[in-house]
Formats: sequence, structure tokens, C-alpha cells
Amino acid sequence: MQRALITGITGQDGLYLAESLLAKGYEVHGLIRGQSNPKRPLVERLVPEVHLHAGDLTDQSSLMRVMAAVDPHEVYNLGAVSFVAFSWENARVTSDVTGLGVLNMLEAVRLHCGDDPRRVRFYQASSSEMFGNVYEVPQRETTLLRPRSPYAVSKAYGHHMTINYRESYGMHASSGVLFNHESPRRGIEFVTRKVSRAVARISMGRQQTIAMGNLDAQRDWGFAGDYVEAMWLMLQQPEPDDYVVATGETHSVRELLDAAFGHVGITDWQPHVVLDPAFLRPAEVDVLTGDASKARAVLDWKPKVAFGELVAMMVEADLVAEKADSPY
Ligand code: NAP
Ligand code: G4F
Repeated sequence: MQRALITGITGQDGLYLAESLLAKGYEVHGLIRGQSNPKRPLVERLVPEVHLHAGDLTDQSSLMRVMAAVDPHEVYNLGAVSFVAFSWENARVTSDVTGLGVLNMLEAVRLHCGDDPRRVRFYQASSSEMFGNVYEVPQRETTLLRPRSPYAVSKAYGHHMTINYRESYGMHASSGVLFNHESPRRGIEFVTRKVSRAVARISMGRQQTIAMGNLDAQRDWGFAGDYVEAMWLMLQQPEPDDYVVATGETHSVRELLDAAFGHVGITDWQPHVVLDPAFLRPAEVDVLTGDASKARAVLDWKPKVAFGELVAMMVEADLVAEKADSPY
């Protein structure tokens, strides 16, 4: 039986990946941090078969202990401080977890592998945010990085460190440069979920307005369930590599508002949206568009859920959750 270890098991992607690997017959292990993690009950309810192990990406010895206990065939490093806006407020913590945490995990894997550097296959959750103030459109694996936030700088460090460990030690270490991917499980701080939840509440009369930042920002938004399949496919390849994972389609935050409010029959959303400078960022990534043709050609991967379906799925899920008074 294949064994996988997932860091970031309590996050959006960790949960989808765990479900996907369990369905493929894997024994799945997850790293969970903190002495009483508030998301533990959620993980235990959604994926009760997952074995949870205490550890933290900033605590090297905890990672080595978990590697020894699990002896995994595959490691998916999804753990991170992942909210870009927060990364300016806690740049050091972001660097420690999202940046140096990758080095800690790579070292734990390398030392566990001993004389056989390919004994464990490693996936690093890199990000399209690394492209930042983009050098070219669309962005592909060879596009130079120009990160614009402490989060993106930390991800760029983890990305290059993953490549360096592959080249230095011959490890099977791959990096997925994933563009924004969303779902009903997305944290409520991210723009898609913030909008889907507010739209559901506004349509039910529970809320009147939503405070927003830059409506002109554009993102290449896909569905998280599709993107975790690409992670798995990368580790099934004979050789490790880096892949862009994206839809190739870009929409503005304004279009997101059109689609979400439109789904509940509100065509004029202006009265419900208040612009609040508190949600503007010190340095913005204006537009991201990915070219996933390499993933298409090598991994035979392509997204299944389109932007309109994704927004509808998220608003529907929030309507159900609000009606049940049990937001996810
Ligand atoms: P998420 O929902 O924010 O999940 C982040 C996970 O990291 C959580 O499980 C969190 O655990 C864990 N974590 C935070 N600090 C940690 C620490 N010190 N030690 C161990 N684990 C820690 O993120 P996501 O959307 O699932 O994304 C998964 C990964 O892909 C992240 O690395 C993210 O940066 C990257 N990524 C995401 C996207 C996207 O659009 N979603 C795109 C590109 C790359 P707690 O619950 O304990 O906080
Ligand atoms: O949803 P966001 O916070 O996601 P962002 O910054 O693109 O980062 C996400 O995707 C990355 C991949 O490219 C991941 F690596 C990262 O971990 C995370 O998952 O913001 C999207 C856009 C931004 O341009 C932001 O300025 O929406 C704009 N925006 C406008 N008003 C807002 C708001 N974002 C948030 N969160 N809240 C607002 O009120």
C-alpha cells in the first residue's frame, strides 16, 4: 500500500488531496500543528481514515520524527502561511513557515532517504504569486519571478530550494506552480469565498454590504478539486519537474462580483459593495494568467470546472451552510 504524508492537512487543498489519495487506495497521514488545533475535529469528520501526527514546519525535529513514524512513499508539502495580505503584517512568521519550512521539510525527507535519494517523492506547493509584477503573459515554467509580497518572496525561496535539492541530491522533488484555486472549503479571508459567503447572506437579508479592496485585480481562478489531481500526477512521473497548473482564463474581481451576485438574481450589486482602503495591498499583483500546456502535454491534466460553475458552486454551498446555520 502506498503511504502519503500531507503537511497542511487542515487546509483547503490538504482536505481535497486526502480524499483523493484515500479514494486511490493510499494510507494517508497528515501533519497537524498546535496543542489543540481548532480544525482537528473538521479533519476527523471529513476524512476520519487519515492518521494525524503532531508537528510544525518550523520545528525540524518534529518533521524528522513524523518521517520516521510514517516512512511515506510520497510527501506533499502544502503547509504555509498562505494569505498574501497577512504576510505584510507577519513577514517574519511567513518567512519562517512558508519559506524556511520548505527547507526543513526537504532536509527531513533527504535525511530519511539515506543512501537512496529517490526513496521518497516530494511535492512543493509553489504559487503563481511568485510571478508578481509579471515579465510575460501568460506565465509559464520558464517565466522569471518578480515577487511582490513577503508571501511571494517566501514561496520563491521554497521553489528554488526544491529545485536545488533535486539538482544537488538527485531527489524526486517536484514543484507545482499553481494559480489561484478555490472551492466551498476556501478560507473566508480569500476574495472568492468572502464574496460567495457575503452574497449568500445578502440574498437572505442577513447582511447589507460587503467591504472590498481592488476590484480591478485579475486572477486565473480554478477549482481546488481539479488542482490536487495535478499534484498527484507530478509525483507519478518517472522524473521530477516543475509544472504550471492553471485554467488559462483570467477574470477580474468585478467579474467575480457579477457572477456571484448574478447567481442569486442581483444584477446591480453596486449598492451592496463598499470600497475600503483597508483591503488594498502595499504592492498588488495586477493580473495573472497561466499557461498550463506542459501539464496538459506531460501529465495529461486539464481543468474540469469553469469559472462560472466554480462561482455558482461556492455561492450554492454558502446558501446551504447559511440556511443550516453552520458555515463551513
Ligand atoms: P490553506 O487553506 O491556507 O492551508 C494552509 C495549511 O498550512 C493549513 O493546514 C495550516 O494549518 C498549515 N500551516 C500553517 N502554518 C503551519 C506550520 N507552522 N506548520 C505546519 N502547517 C502549517 O492553503 P491552501 O489553499 O490549502 O493551499 C495549500 C498550499 O498551496 C499552501 O502552501 C499555499 O500557499 C499553496 N498555494 C495555494 C494556492 C491557492 O490558490 N489555494 C495557489 C498556489 C499555492 P492550520 O490550520 O493549523 O493553520
Ligand atoms: O483571494 P486573494 O486574497 O488571493 P491571492 O492574493 O491571489 O492569493 C491566493 O492565490 C495565490 C496564487 O496566486 C496563492 F499562492 C495564495 O496562497 C492565495 O491562495 O486575492 C485575490 C485578489 C487580490 O488581487 C486582492 O487584492 O483579490 C483582490 N481583492 C480585492 N478585494 C481582495 C479583496 N482580496 C481579499 N482577500 N479581500 C478583499 O476584500
